[in-house]
Amino acid sequence: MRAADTLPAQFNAAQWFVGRHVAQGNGERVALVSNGEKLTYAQLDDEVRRFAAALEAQGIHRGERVAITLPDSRAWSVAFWGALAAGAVAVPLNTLLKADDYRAILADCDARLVIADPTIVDGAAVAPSGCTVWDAAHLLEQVGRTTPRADYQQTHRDAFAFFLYSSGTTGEPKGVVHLHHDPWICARTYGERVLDVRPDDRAFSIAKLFFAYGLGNAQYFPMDVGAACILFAGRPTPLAVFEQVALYRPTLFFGVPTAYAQMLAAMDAGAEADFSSVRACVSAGESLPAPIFERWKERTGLEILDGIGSTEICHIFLTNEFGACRAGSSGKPVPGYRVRIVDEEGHDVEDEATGDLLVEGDSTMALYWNKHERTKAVLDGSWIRTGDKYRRDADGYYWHAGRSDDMLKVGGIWVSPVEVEAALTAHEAVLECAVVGHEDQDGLIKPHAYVVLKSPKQAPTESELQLFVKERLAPYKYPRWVTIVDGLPKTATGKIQRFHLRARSRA
Ligand code: 3UK
Repeated sequence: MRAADTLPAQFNAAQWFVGRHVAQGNGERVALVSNGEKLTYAQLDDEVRRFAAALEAQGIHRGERVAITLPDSRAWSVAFWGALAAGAVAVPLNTLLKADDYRAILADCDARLVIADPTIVDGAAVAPSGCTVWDAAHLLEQVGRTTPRADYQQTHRDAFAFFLYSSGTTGEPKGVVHLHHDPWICARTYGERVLDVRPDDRAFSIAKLFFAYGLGNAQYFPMDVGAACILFAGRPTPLAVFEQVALYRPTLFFGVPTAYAQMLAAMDAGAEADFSSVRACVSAGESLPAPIFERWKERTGLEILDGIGSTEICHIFLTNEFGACRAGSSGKPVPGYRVRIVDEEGHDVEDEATGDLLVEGDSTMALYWNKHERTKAVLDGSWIRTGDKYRRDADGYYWHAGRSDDMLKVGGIWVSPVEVEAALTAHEAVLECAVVGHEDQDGLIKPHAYVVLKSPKQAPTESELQLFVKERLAPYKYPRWVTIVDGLPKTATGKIQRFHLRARSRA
């Protein structure tokens, strides 16, 4: 029997994570702390049921997609859980994308409603025809004037709940479809068995709610036990983060390696930071280099629990544990997940040998939306191919050994080299180029572009090419280094040999 089968067939995740606390007499507990404002579970439950009613009044039916392009805020949380409460499907979107990216995603998921912050994107300019556009003010206005639904829509535990868009190898968006039971499984596994989240916890995540990582960190893990979520709408610069931590005293703190490195640099430069309220620091998104782990421990006295998760598996499935961290490793399987490392024939490899990482657990996506062949390529019964190379040591710790595709994790976010190359090649002076990962001074991967010019006489500067990419793609994708070369290493058939460039980047 699957773990999810212990749930009743009728199960609505919004009822579990929001409404249940009111039903159990805990409605006065604080659910959200955001921008100096507090919202209790009773208030959130009321707003969620009002928003669900407003969706129905707007003609949004069960299963239809409601896209959310808002900063982390009360409106974000109301829109997300309200969509689920109505039996609709929430589609949180990355707030750093360009208009063309939004257009592609909204068309792919066939959104009926998009709630867009006009400072992030002009909703009307990117919504497909027949899709209504609201901003956060309109959402809150609707919530204020709509009579709440009496209850949460009766959904099946295996019904579609939310899509999270991830990036494919050529940069095309892939909608990862999650079910109502998936966040409940993550709460039963990583939330309960690893973090041991408690009602008096306060969770703060640098990774925003539109990432699978942030969504668990600062919504459904704390909300599983009636704890508080600290939501910050702004850009999480080190100083802004230190200020939020000082103001709201989180007990659970979630970051990505790049953010820990930046905070350490700010501390080295004399910035005041007080992490004494925090009982657990977590890192995910890419490997946490051991020196960052050590320096953070020296500075704050806290260990950082590095764990690997994926959008497809919903949250973390391999992790270090309190008091047993092995810096540089991804730790051991989270209770509730099984992992295998296999060779090319699919046979389990010995300890210390590198192979492909497969994972089995009950929070794995149902499918990639509109991508049947991609779905079949990664799902194998109850197992999923992660695309990661791993090795297990004799003590059972797992060590990340790279990707089986060319995808880069930059600041914990996917970057497709192919997409950056296409953007650079659109520059009139560029003949061809190749983008590979290169380690910065903290041991973290950033994009490095090798560019062949059409003519040496017409040589753009490095910053001109960087700006050119930033204008066309989400800004975190730009190449941090640009090297002009005479030619690219290629195979006899003309395929670029990226491993040569990667080796060159390391030298
Ligand atoms: C890489 C890591 C080494 C790895 C995520 C926590 O990152 C998350 O999801 P994504 O879909 O990316 C998944 C891929 O990222 N990765 C993530 N964490 C680590 N590599 N060490 C790590 N600690 O390639 C993986 O396949 O963006 C992280 C929770 C939920 C998530 N979605």
